[in-house]
Amino acid sequence: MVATCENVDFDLKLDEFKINGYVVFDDMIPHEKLDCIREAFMPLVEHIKARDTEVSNVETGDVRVGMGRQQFKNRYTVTIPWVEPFADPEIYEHPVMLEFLDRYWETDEYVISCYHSNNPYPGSEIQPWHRDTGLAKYIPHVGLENCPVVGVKFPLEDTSEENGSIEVLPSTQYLADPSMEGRYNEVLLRGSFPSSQRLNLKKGSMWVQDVRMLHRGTPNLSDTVRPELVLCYCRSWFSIGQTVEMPCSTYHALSDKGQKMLLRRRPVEWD
Ligand SMILES: O=C(O)CCC(=O)C(=O)O
Ligand SMILES: [Fe+2]
Repeated sequence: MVATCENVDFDLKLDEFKINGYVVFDDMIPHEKLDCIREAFMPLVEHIKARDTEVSNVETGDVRVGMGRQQFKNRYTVTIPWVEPFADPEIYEHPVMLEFLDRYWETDEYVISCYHSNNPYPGSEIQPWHRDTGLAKYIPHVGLENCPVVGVKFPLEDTSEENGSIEVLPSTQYLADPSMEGRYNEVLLRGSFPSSQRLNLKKGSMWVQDVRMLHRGTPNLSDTVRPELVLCYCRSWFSIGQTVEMPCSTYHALSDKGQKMLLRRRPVEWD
C-alpha cells in the first residue's frame, strides 16, 4: 500500500525532521515503478562507469546517454534526464512529499532545482564526512531553523550495511561555526560521536535530507551497484546554481504544479 496524506502524521514527521535533520517516509513508491526506473537507469550509470576511469570534479556527457562522473573510487554521480520513467509526477509531485514541504516551508513557493543520483559500486570506499551545502560559510553563525534547500532521496533497492547505506550524524544541521567547515572529517574521525547511525532504508521509501546535516557514503560490499536518486527542492528565493534541462514541449506538457516547480528549467532542443 502506498502512503497517502491521510495515513501520515505530518506534525510528527516535521518534528523528526527538525530535530534529526532527516526524516523517512516508508511505502511511497511502488516497487514495479522502481524496477522500471532501475532498468532505464543502468545503461546511464554503466556508460559513465565504462567511460570514466579516473576520478573527476566535473560531470560530463549528454544527460540522455549518461552525464556524470566518477566522484570517488567506484562511486559515480549521474544526472537524471527529465524523461520517462524518471520524470514521473507520481514521484516529483508525490502528494505526501509536497504536503510535507508545504508545511515545512509554510508556503508552496519552491522549485525543483536538480535531479541527480549517488551510486556506490562494489569497491567503493568510505566518503569523508561532509555537508552538501556551504550555507555555514555564506551565512556564518546562523543556524537557520528552515533550510532553504532539501534533498528528497529514494533508493532503487533496499539499502543496508552490506550495500553501502548512508551514515548520518543526526542533529548537526544547525551547526554554523565557519571555523569548523572543512574540518568535519578530521574531527569526526578523531573524536567520539556515538550518535552516528546508518540509514538502512526499505525499497519504496523516500527520505528528506537537510543538506546541512553531516553524513558520508559507506563502502558497498555487495556484488551490485546501490543507486539512489535525489530531487532537490529549493525555496524560490534561493539558488544552488543548478537546474533541470528539458525541451519546451516537455515543460508545456507538465501539470500547473509541475510548471511552477520547474519554472527554472533550462530549455534544450532534443530531437
Ligand atoms: O550515496 C550516499 O550514500 C552518500 C553520497 C553523498 O553523500 C554525496 O556524494 O554527497
Ligand atoms: Fe553528501
